Amino acid sequence: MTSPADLSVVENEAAQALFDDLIAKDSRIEPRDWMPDAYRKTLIRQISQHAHSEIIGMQPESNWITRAPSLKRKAILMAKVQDEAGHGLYLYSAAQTLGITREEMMDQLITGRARYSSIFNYTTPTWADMGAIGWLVDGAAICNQVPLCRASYGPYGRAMVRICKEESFHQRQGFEILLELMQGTEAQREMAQDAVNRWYWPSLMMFGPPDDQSPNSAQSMAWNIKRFSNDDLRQRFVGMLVPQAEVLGVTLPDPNLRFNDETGQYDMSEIDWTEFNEVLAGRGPANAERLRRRRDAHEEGAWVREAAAEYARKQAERALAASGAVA
Ligand code: BYC
Repeated sequence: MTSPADLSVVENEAAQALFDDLIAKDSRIEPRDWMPDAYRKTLIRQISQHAHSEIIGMQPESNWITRAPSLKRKAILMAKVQDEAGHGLYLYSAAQTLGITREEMMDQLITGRARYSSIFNYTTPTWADMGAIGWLVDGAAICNQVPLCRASYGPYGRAMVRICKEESFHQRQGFEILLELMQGTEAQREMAQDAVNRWYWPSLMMFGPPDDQSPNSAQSMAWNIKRFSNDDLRQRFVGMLVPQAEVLGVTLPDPNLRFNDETGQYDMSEIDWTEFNEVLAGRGPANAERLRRRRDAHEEGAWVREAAAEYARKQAERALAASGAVA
């Protein structure tokens, strides 16, 4: 990994020109390549936030594993939560290729210095929330993440390919939970609608602030990290939801939602950005609980990390001894 500080001015200019050329050609930047510090920092910020979101995102759903309504639902939910741990792993690994350690990232998370997606600071009081998370939260994640498969940084883009495949399954399982509830009793239909009412607006906030208040978008798009703006992806998501809501028989909780033939976009009510900012400031319904549980899990897992490190050390020692014996 070569950092700009290691090179002379002339070498830096040549390296910058090569980097600019790769971006202009829409090619990939790989860990071995020179990259500007700001590009590296932006990627570390976005990828680590994304990894944290996956790991914190395990909590709202794991809350229902012991209470899933059937063995089949329990097995599916366990597999989904496990997938999310896997996504966290791919993403932490991708971020590590940029020169930050796993320990540093974890420290930033548990000390409350790192961001993770606002959506995971909402509570899951009913089983229908598992359906709403799959349909709306994973649905939003797919809309946001499919373009990230083409992100200019190789390890990030490649990690996203696998993540998106798994997210599609997650989204369909959520849809199917809601469909089953909507075909059930009156109480089940009400529970499904209530969950959709609670998760709809927070899922729209997942795409980030409006374009004119998104400080990182322009540069991230110029670097081919982001391919679409926050508002464009939000529009695309709503367009995807409308026909699916009809199939489900649920109502999207926005009386002003309608397609505008003139603009070719959905008109919708104003998003409550005060709520979004409150959640980002750590004052959402479950921020404190999410961080507390993450901290506890980290402390309780210390012995596992120690054991794994010791095992790896012994394996390396044995491999070294064996290679010495052969030579
Ligand atoms: N929540 O300039 P902007 C999942 C921050 S996991 C919190 O537009 P950017 C799943 C933003 O970080 C889903 N913070 O930023 C897992 C920035 O703050 P800093 C997670 C937010 O980066 C388990 C500031 O606001 N997905 O799907 O250009 C179970 C200004 O924003 C949020 C990803 O992480 C938010 N919603 O665009 C189920 C995808 N929005 O860093 C499902 C990767 C904005 O300057 N990330 N902020 O202090 C991205 O695509 C982009 O980072 C974002 C934001 C679109 C989120």
